[in-house]
Amino acid sequence: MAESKEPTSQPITLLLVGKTGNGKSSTANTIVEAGTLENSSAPFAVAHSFNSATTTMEWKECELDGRRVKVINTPDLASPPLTNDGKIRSPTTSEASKGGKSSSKKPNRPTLTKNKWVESETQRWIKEAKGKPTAVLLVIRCDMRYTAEEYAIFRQLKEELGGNMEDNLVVVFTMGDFLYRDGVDLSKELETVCDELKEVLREAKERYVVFNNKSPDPEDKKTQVKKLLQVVSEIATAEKAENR
Ligand SMILES: Nc1nc2c(ncn2[C@@H]2O[C@H](COP(=O)(O)OP(=O)(O)OP(=O)(O)O)[C@@H](O)[C@H]2O)c(=O)[nH]1
Ligand SMILES: [Mg+2]
Repeated sequence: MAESKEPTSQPITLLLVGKTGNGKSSTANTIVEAGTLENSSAPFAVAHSFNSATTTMEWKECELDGRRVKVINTPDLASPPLTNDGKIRSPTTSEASKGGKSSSKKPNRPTLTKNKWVESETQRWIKEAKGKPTAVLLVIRCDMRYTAEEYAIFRQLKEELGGNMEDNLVVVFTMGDFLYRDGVDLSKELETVCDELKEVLREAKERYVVFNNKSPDPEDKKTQVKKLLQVVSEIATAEKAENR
């Protein structure tokens, strides 16, 4: 029988998390642009200034290799969106629209404490991922030192998303262009990194991929996404075997 190209009903859900400016939105765009977008919405906004481009969760669905993939892009939990007088804006309570995001610029929305914002934001991620995403993609730059601040963001994510987030964790190292430019062998480089990053990689069971979101070659980008999906498929297969 011919292999069906119809996407299966349960989408692969990818939740992108990490520090502001690490390249979450750019990586999300590389992923959805490698596939067929279900609607012709604009790409995820990428930061070009000191300010975070992503202030609230947003998502898009695409089809990749015959599979439905839902890409959930998130803001940095350490950088909540602020009003002009420095208070934290609350995310909208309505559902994020398909391929869109909540209208975080609505005037007169109540302000929140930091903890309340984190709680309300992460609950929306979990709801959108229908509980557990197929993979949590922790986005880290590979051209900069990994800091204690960034490790604290990781610990906080673990706390908010639940103790077994690491089961589905994949590290995405962005700025891969710098590695190629400088001829760096990342696997060797990772032997010399700080204990905190080693710990993150250990928790991710050494699952990592490298992304160059600035690659001018669409085929190169598709290859990067393919490698990521391979790693994600292995997680899904292992999980199925465990639940059998
Ligand atoms: N050279 C290079 N630049 C990248 C790469 N990925 C992202 N960038 C740049 O890094 C900056 C931040 O990227 P974003 O994708 O907006 O980062 P983010 O994590 O979504 O940031 P927030 O929305 O603030 O949380 C932008 O200027 C991107 O163009 C990459 O692989 N290589
Ligand atoms: Mg972003």
